[in-house]
Amino acid sequence: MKLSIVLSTHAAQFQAVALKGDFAASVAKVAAWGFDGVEVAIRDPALVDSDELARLVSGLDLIVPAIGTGQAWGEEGLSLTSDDEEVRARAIERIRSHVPLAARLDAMIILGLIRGVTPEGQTHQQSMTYLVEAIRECANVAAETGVRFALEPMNRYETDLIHTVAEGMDLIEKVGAENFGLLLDTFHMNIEEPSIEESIRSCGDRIFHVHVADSNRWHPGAGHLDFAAILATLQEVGYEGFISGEFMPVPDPDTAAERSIAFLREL
Ligand code: LER
Ligand code: MN
Repeated sequence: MKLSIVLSTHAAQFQAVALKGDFAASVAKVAAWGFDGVEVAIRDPALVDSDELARLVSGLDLIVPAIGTGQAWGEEGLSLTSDDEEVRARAIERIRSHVPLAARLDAMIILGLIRGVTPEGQTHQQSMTYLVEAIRECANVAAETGVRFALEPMNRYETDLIHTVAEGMDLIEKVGAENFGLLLDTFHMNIEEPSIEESIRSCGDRIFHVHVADSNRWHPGAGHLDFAAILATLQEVGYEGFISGEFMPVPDPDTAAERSIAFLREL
């Protein structure tokens, strides 16, 4: 199985990113620890020197399986389901601005926190309509480049929109785009899915990407999730993508990263 870990290109507020800060130094450590790839969290691609990023990762033989986009919500309030048309348009534009870099790196684009939460006074149904329209627009623009989008079901404490794999699969049907699938995150699944293994089985070939953290959102092996069963089920359904570590820097960033790769390789 191919393993990666989330790295932020810039300082980030989101807690569950073990490595942030000096990007070049962190990428070098990730390669030295034996990861196959880095998932890069980027608030705004305009802030990233894409030549430098491509040079850095290819020089270390690292793959970039996916680009995370959630900081645009966390730090700028951009949301695909805002009640403000201009904010929605800016959120869509921001997602679309990831497409050239994603195409260059052959990475997919993650739609996680950027979908936002339903604002007060707006119905859930209206938010879902905005979400479907926004994803269709992004997916259509990216289709000719081969770039894929992965929607991440997330737990109820972070959004009211798409908590489970079943809801994610419904959304996939509504959007109707081949380049749109799911990102499964074991931390969220532990809170929302009746059975993590059954939910993995229900996705068919629509699992585009996987995030791993344990039940406490520390590195895999630090909580009570059954990663042997989770990895075996991913293998059973023929998942060939990356397993990407997205967890808190506990007890410290380097130890968390090293323990996670040791634990997952052992399994
Ligand atoms: C948020 O909790 C999360 O899991 C991120 O991957 C969202 O972008
Ligand atoms: Mn995640």
